[in-house]
Amino acid sequence: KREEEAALLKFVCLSNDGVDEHMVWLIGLKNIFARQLPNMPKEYIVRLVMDRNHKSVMVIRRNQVVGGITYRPYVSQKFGEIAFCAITADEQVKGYGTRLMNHLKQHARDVDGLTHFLTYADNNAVGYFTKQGFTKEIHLEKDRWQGYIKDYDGGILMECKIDPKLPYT
Ligand code: 1VU
Repeated sequence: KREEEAALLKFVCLSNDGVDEHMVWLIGLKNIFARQLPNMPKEYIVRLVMDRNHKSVMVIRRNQVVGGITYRPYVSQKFGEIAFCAITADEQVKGYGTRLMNHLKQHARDVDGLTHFLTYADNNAVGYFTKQGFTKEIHLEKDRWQGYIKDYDGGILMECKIDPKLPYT
């Protein structure tokens, strides 16, 4: 039974590329963000999730989106900005958020060539990000990220260094 469940679970990383199935998943993810991040304007969520410069790592189970992380890779600067992160309400605290972040790190390092992530974390998500290796101290040199990510109050800037070798998944 457990093996069956695992076989029905997949992690994908994609962007708005015009493929119908990808659009259905991105819309599903957008709906999860809209519900789980009530302080974010819905139009802003739609705009970034559908933006071709952003990518989304998603957990798909039985062809349904369970959650995901939308980020923008700044390849020339070798860092990524996490814009949104959420798991659907009845699937939270089951480990999906952790597995998602590990898939994101692996993809960002091996496909995008990134070394760091930055994010403005919600106050109540600082605990989750800390467990994923994020810190409030920013070690990345300012000239690598200043002007690339928007200042945003109501969040705490956090950083994560991606290990260059560790197998994350
Ligand atoms: O490993 P442990 O069991 O010790 O800890 C778990 C879990 O207990 C902990 N954790 C949290 N700790 C403090 N505050 C929280 N809000 C919180 N949520 C979880 O973290 C460890 C990992 O747990 P997990 O892998 O089971 O995590 P989930 O699958 O529940 O995913 C975590 C998130 C935060 C994504 C999920 O709970 C969620 O969707 N919450 C509501 C939306 C949200 O707050 N999103 C982040 C907002 S910040 C943002 O989007 C801008 C970047």
